[in-house]
Amino acid sequence: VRVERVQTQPFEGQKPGTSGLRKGVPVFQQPNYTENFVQATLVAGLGDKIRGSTLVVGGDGRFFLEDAVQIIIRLAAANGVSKLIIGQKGVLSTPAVSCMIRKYQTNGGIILTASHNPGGPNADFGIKFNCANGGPAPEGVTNAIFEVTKTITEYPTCPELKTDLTAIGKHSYEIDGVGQFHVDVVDSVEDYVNLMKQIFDFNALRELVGGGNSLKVLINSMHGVTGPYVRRIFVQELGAPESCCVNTDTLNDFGGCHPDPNLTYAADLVEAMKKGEHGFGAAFDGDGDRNMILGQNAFFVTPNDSLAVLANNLECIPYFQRTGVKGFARSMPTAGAVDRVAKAKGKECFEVPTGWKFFGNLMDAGRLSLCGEESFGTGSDHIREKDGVWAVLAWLSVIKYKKKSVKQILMDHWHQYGRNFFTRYDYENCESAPAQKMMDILENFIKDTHSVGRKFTDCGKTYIVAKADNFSYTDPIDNSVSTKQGIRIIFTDDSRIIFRLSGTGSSGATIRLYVEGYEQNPETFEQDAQVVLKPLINIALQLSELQKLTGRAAPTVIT
Ligand code: VG1
Ligand code: CO
Repeated sequence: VRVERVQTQPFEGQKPGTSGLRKGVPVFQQPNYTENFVQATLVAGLGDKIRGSTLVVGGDGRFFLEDAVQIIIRLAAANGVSKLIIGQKGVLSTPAVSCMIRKYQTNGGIILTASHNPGGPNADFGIKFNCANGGPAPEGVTNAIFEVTKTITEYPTCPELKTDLTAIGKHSYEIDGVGQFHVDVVDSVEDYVNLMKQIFDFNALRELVGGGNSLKVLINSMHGVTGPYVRRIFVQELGAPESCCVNTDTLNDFGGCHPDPNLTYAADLVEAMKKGEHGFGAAFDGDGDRNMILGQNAFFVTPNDSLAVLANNLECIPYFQRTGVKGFARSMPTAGAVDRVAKAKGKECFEVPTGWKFFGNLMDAGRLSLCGEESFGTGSDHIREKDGVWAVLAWLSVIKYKKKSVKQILMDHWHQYGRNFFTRYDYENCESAPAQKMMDILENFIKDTHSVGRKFTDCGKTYIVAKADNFSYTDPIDNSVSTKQGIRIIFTDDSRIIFRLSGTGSSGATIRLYVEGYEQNPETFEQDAQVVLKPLINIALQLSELQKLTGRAAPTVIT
């Protein structure tokens, strides 16, 4: 196969965000745009290991996936990569890629997804590099990728090379002046399902969800990548009826919907659960790493509480019986419910910046078993990505072990630990300048030495500022420092207001406001978080001048 060197010029803004490079499909379709970024990823991600390396490649089925996979094949071959392991039709969930990188001990992987962002010809696409541990590249690597994109002048490719991805099989090519190049097209679900079988007690889960008097579950794949994984695990392996799995056909535009499992975008699951026929409901995002858990009558489990409940009950899962429970962790904006469990159990608990890449080092060092984010991400050290299907199987394991409903499990938990009320307001696609202005105002607030001790009163409740800063994190394993990870205003009663700008959008600015308050009085436990947190929300809006600056009277999404 012939190799050609193509002249190119840098594109502006090829900077990976919270989770890879995300842009509109038309941006990726520009000549050389995807090639430039893939070349930078191979060079900076693999360094001197590029020749003879092996990578896992796959994505969530969204529009432009197969084109991107063929580009990666052509560039990998010309760069001397020895082997690519690719899911059939290019499809692999994000957790599956992480699982396969670890299982086959490859040099890393490339994940093609924009996760919870909509897909389709006019929606988003994304490319993310994962390292040999199976986890998203840390900032050192993503910064190096960005540097290469700024100076790139050419890339090698094999213009005539094209691999048939429709069928499972092995392909080998002789690349001129480079050597042998192999492409293995593999079953998308096999390795992942095998891993789940090693982690969980499938016999026990079969008794729980498989027919008869069992728990009726409703799983909504939102037309994302999890469809085939869910059908295989829940219907084939666990014997649940077909009807328990919906929207399992992976569509390249996710059916025109936002493949984000929350109360707004997974409204159809919420409506179905409200009927009360099912005792357990779940939904996943486009690439299968996020999950939302609902109980009967659409009882909502916040991701913060989900993490804490799992932390409190990990012993019922065979994997943790074998490995023991090391520490716990959460991202900074995630409510501190898990911290209370860690304290009670005498375990370490880490607070890291937003994004799964910050958990990897702690897991590799054997200090972290379970972690999560408020953004519907939960996972463990079985892989190095958050994992939606894993979270559902973990929850079902807890239900089986406790023999209680989702709601009862939460009520017990709150009676033991108190309740960390939490809400997040997203203002999507604001103009960048006013959003930045707002962050500047907040930056001034935290710099002002008079801010600490200031009193804010709303709806008759008074809060006193105990601490105000822009979150900075020093990785305890490699001592790398990440600054400016979000404005935190922490009050004397531990309630918190946090502001950050999203790093996963493809245009404009998305403002995230996170509010947390803690209650120990059981009379509050069943109250609506929006009511309980109202004073703090008002204080946050007033202090930031958000509404005035952005012109937004209400958030786009509340979770
Ligand atoms: C968001 C979430 C963050 C998550 C990230 C990737 O980032 O807040 O918790 O790790 O998405 O999730 P940001 O920068 O937009 O707040 V996924 O499932 O979209 O890869
Ligand atoms: Co995702």
